[in-house]
Amino acid sequence: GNSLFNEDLLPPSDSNLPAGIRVRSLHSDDMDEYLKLLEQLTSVGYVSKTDFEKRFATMKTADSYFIVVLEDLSTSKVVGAATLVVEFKYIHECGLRGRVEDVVVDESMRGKKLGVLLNRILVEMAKNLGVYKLSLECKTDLIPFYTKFGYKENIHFMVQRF
Ligand code: 16G
Repeated sequence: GNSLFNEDLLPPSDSNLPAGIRVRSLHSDDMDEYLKLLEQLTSVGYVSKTDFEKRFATMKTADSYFIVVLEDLSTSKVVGAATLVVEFKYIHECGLRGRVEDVVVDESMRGKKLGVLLNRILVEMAKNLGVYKLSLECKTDLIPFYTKFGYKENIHFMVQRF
């Protein structure tokens, strides 16, 4: 399949990588499995193949969306994913801001520290890309989990929904 981003940007795999798991970029033909995974995070709604492919092309062209997936080599299924988004700024000398989004591990694969793996990879990639800050939003009960990767509770997150 067609890679969303250049996989040379992935950190070299190390001994922390569980056996039977491959870390790679989202591919355009991962649609069904990736959307099923996202359903475990929030509402996805109807996304046609055309919708998916258009959005994939937009993200690929932008070159600032890094959707990292974990593939279970025994089933060839996508069992985890997390997104690093890089935002272009003028502040901080035309700096880059990183955001971690849509972190999800398949129900059947929980408790194997795959979320830890995804977060470590994204933090490493964000540092390598030179972001001056990296942030994420999470539910209160996940604060202790995310604290492990260097995040501190900082400013308030305000939201309005449409
Ligand atoms: C969580 C996610 C965020 C995702 C949102 C979806 C992480 C670290 N945070 O906040 O990325 O977009 O849930 O929830 O994965 P929503 O449908 O209520 O916006």
